Parts: sequence; structure tokens; C-alpha cells
Amino acid sequence: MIACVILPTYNERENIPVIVPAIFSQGSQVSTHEIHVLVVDDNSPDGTREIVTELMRQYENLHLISGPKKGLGEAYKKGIAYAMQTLHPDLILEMDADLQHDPALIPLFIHLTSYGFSLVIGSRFAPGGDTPNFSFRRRMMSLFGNWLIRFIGGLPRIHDCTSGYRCIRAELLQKCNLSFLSTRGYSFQSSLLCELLRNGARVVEIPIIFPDRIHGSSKLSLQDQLEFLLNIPKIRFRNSEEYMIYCFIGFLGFVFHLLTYLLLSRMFVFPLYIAALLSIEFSVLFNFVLYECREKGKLFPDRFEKKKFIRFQRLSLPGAIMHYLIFLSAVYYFAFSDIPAFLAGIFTGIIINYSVHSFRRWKSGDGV
Ligand SMILES: Nc1nc2c(ncn2[C@@H]2O[C@H](COP(=O)(O)OP(=O)(O)OP(=O)(O)O)[C@@H](O)[C@H]2O)c(=O)[nH]1
Ligand SMILES: [Mg+2]
Repeated sequence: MIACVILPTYNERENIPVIVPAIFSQGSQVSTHEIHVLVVDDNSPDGTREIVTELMRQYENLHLISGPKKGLGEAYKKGIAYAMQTLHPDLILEMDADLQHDPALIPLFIHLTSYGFSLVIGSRFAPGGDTPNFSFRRRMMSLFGNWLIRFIGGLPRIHDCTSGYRCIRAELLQKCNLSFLSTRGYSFQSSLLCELLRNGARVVEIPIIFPDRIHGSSKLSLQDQLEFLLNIPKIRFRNSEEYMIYCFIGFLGFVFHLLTYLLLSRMFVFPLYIAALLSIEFSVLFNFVLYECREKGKLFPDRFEKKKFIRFQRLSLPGAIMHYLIFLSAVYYFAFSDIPAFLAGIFTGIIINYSVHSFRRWKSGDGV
């Protein structure tokens, strides 16, 4: 069986002659797999590719592909596709080439897959892991990013969702659709994790120490961080179609909610606090029916599931209460007109409902 380590490189001329022998030297500790290394170099101007070509004379299991620079995510997609087609590995390892990932852990990564784990993550933030040289700012950014991914993105309790040191079973990767994943580093790693979990990954994290790089410079840019943030909501949805459906249902719910309020307050001339209260309840019912239709794939579900509705009602309660309180205080205390107050209430309710659902998913630990 083959374990293929994919090493993306961009300007790693000082590191590549150290990391490649260090990886191959782990081969003696691994009896189950033959180790191959695939360097994916994006035409590094510093001559990394030439050094790899030189090393290939010495290591027959060292491979190289190169091309224009399109980001770390694209490099990984290219590398995974190439490895699958040419080497038919049983395991694929992701690893940085800048010596921040300790090659001595490779045997442990591989070993753990024989215990039924299809995804082993080297985790900087699991107990025992560390980032000793991170500045306070970078540490906070990483922790906050991981928290956002889990909470807003709805990923289960994994300590390090953006780690670039992982071992993945090839059969799990084959089930995944990598084509729509982000191109840049941080968001690629988190979207790939999400896709792996969706396809039933059995995950284990091992703590790693992630020191500063000694040679070369970081490729982590502001754009990387921006793409990471913009990508978080997308992570919740399998693909853009699912995202569009979610938005469409949300939009229908919003229109229904507003129309009901206008009808009750303007046509039936209910006092505003009654019209708001009733429209909130009607909208919870309407949203429930929409979600049921979506889940069951029918326009009119056969029966109304009372228990499920009560659960849905309970989950919608925090959003509904906030909506109502904002509406009441804006209209009766701050003397705003009712429509802007109602809209402010609706949007607060949407954000709270979204967070409640994310939090439930996160706590439930789906996928692990
Ligand atoms: N092929 C390719 N490799 C890249 C690209 N960007 C980064 N890399 C490689 O990906 C690995 C991780 O990149 P780094 O810049 O070290 O990112 P990081 O480890 O999160 O950040 P630092 O801690 O600051 O080093 C390194 O081996 C880089 O050479 C890219 O666009 N193309
Ligand atoms: Mg690095």
C-alpha cells in the first residue's frame, strides 16, 4: 500500500532539501505503507523546482508537478488528482514544506488509520498542541477563525479546522467533490474538512507543536484571511444549489412574515403589539411547513407532525422573543414607526435562529 505525502511549495528552496529526506527517513518506521512524496510547485521563482528535480535522482519515490501559481487550494486539488491517477495511494497526507510540521509524526498518522480512522488531523489547538511562536494577534486570529468555522459554519467539535497537517484515506477523498472548494489556503483546508465530514469521515486529532518557520516567508496574505471569512457561510451548504434553496426558503418566510403583519395591522386593524405577536407565530408555522415540504420533497406533506412542530417552535423561541422585544421597545419606548421596527426585529430573529441551529449542530458533534 502507498501513502503519498503531498507537499505544496512556493519559494521553499532552503526547506525542500531538508524536508524531503526527513520524510523518507520515516519509511523505516512504517511497515504497512510505502511512502511517496509529491511536490506541487507553483513555478517558484527561487528555483525550488530545480532542487526537487535534483533530489529525484536520489529518491525514486519523489514526484513533482508544477504549474502557474493559483493558490494553495488549487495546488492541493491538482496534487490529489495527480496522486490518485498515477500512484493509486491508500492514504494521502497533507503537509507544509516549511518544516513547521514535524515529519516524525508521519508513522503515527499512518498507524492511526489502521484503527478505523479515515481522517487524522495534526491539531495545534487540541490539548497538548501548541503554537509557541505565534504572536498574540495571530493566535487570536487562528482561534477565532476556528471558532467561527465551528459555530457559524456548523462544523462539529474539532479543535483545528484549518490545520494543513492531515492524513486522509484515499477512498474517503474519492467520495468528495473537490471542484467547488476554495482556492486559497485557509478556506481550502476548512472547506475540505467540511466535505470530508459530510462524506462520513471518522476523525481523530493528534496534538502537534507548530513552531515558526526558520527559512523563507509566510504566504498567508490578507486576501487569504478575507476569503476565509467569506467562505464560512458557504461551508454550511453542500453546494450553491443548496445555498440558493436555503436563501429562497428564507426569503419566502420573510415575505410571508411581513405580509401577515401588514394584513393584521392594516386590514384587520389589530393593535400593533397583537399584530406583531400573531404574525411571529404564523411565520414560525409557515417556516415549519416550508422546511417539512423541503425535507419530504412534497408540496403538501401527508400529515402534520405535532411533536416535530413543538420542537421547531421551541428552537424558534429565542429568535421570536428577541424579535418581539425589539419591536415593542422600538415602537412603544423609542417611538419608531412600526415597519422599520418590525424589519429590525425580523433580521435579529433570523440571525438568532441561524445561530441557534448552528450551535445545536456544533454541540451534537455531527459527522465525527
Ligand atoms: N504550490 C503552492 N504552494 C503554496 C502556495 N501558498 C503556500 N504554499 C505552500 O504551502 C505551505 C504552507 O504555506 P505557509 O505560507 O507556510 O502558510 P502557514 O504555514 O499557514 O503560515 P506561516 O506560519 O506564516 O508559515 C508551504 O509549504 C508553502 O510553500 C501556493 O500558492 N502554491
Ligand atoms: Mg508555514
